Amino acid sequence: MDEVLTIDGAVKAPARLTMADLAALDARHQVADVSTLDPKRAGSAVRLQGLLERVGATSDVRWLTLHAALDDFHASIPLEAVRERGVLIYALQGAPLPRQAGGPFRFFIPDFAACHTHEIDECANVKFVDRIELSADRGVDNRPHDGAQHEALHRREASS
Ligand SMILES: Nc1nc2c(c(=O)[nH]1)N[C@H]1C(S)=C(S)[C@@H](COP(=O)(O)O)O[C@H]1N2
Ligand SMILES: [Mo]
Repeated sequence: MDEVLTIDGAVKAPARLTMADLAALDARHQVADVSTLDPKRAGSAVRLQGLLERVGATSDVRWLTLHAALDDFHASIPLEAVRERGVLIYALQGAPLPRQAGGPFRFFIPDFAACHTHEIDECANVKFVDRIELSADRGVDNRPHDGAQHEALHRREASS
């Protein structure tokens, strides 16, 4: 079965989108090759702007919460900081983004800050995203707060 990304919360039209639906969003929102944003990344992406347009985010939306049920990882970030530059990577060479690359859907912010230094840090590049929630207030966030928590998380990631 195709993997589905849910976008809901303070939106006019909540959506459940597959890789094909994401690829069909307007060409002006597509990033055919994310290595043009960051040479260490690969795949095709769609800009957050395109997703917001698709669901009709309401004017009171201030927060974007990225949910990964797979490993219960969640990050809530101020929408304004990523509205222009945030992307969702959804494919690699025309196939679904593999799990090793954070697939099927991976949020990516070019120019992220170092881990746990800022709201918009590398830890906010959530992998295995199955739901994007838009809200007026801050949502669930269980990113690591300090170096020790962060190391523990990466040890878990490496062993999974
Ligand atoms: N679902 C999920 N996404 C996640 C994490 C995680 O544990 N689970 N770790 C975060 C952290 S702390 C970092 S630093 C980056 C690491 O991304 P990389 O594995 O591509 O280097 O992914 C982020 N996204
Ligand atoms: Mo991190």
